[in-house]
Amino acid sequence: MKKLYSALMTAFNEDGSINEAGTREMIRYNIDVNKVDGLYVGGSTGENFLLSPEQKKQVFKIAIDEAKSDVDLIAQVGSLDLNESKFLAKFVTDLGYPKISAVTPFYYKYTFEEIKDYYNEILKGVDNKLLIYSIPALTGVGLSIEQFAELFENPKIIGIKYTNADFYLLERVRNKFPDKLILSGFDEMLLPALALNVDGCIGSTYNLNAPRVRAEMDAFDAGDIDKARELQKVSNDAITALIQNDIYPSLKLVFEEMGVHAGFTKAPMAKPTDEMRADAKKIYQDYFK
Ligand code: SI3
Repeated sequence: MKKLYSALMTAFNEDGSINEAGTREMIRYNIDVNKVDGLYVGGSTGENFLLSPEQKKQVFKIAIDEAKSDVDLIAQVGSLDLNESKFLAKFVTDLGYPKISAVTPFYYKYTFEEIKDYYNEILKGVDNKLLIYSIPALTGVGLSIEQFAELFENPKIIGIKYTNADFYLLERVRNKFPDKLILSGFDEMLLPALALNVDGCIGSTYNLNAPRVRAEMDAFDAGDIDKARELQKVSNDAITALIQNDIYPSLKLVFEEMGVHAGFTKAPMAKPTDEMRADAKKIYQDYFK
């Protein structure tokens, strides 16, 4: 069975502080209504790279306190400060997170040796399993098949959150590492990723769209490719509309339409305008009502 994970959003108050009640509501919605298999906590969708270390700890605590062991939890601990990543890896492991993940180090240009040291350092002394978070479009860091192989020499590195449109590389990685966990990260490219036998997916739009995506995965498993393609088309219409309306605030605005208090995005992300609100209402009515 392929696994469906929502990339958890963080609800913020207008001043950028964390809105705990709203964040809990989104967790509950994902578990109770979306019936996801797991949550990816502290990823891009959680606006994690805009948070202080204290706020990151707060989100990790809220998520596991609310979700308990009802669903699988993956904590993204990668950061520009390696010491912070190491601290957070230990922190979430002590909280009981069964898996961690870390984005490839970004902003500065690192050699592969530095990237490898970063992962090995994060895992040193931490009894947990890690998924490499590969998202070259945002980090500028693309890993080759040989580099993935070297990283996998550390037995605690169990897989990849693969947010990459390079399907040639995905096919190579899947076939070279059949026992590794590969979770696809681009929601709009789920169907081709399923065809290449990924183990599941993690995404932002699953917060709203999980039931349709589950139906697509079921259709795919049943060999009904026409139905899977049709569902992917509707999802992509919705994703296109969300992206055109600025995806992170739009996801939150549509959640609000559903009665879930998703709060604000964190500055410097913009506050929603009246026009964005009107478009989000339409997206809700067209795709999620
Ligand atoms: O929160 C996370 O780290 C993710 O899961 C990111 C995920 O890959 C999303 N990527 C970004 C940059 O937000 C996708 O779900 C993406 O929003 C979606 O495919 C629309 O492009």
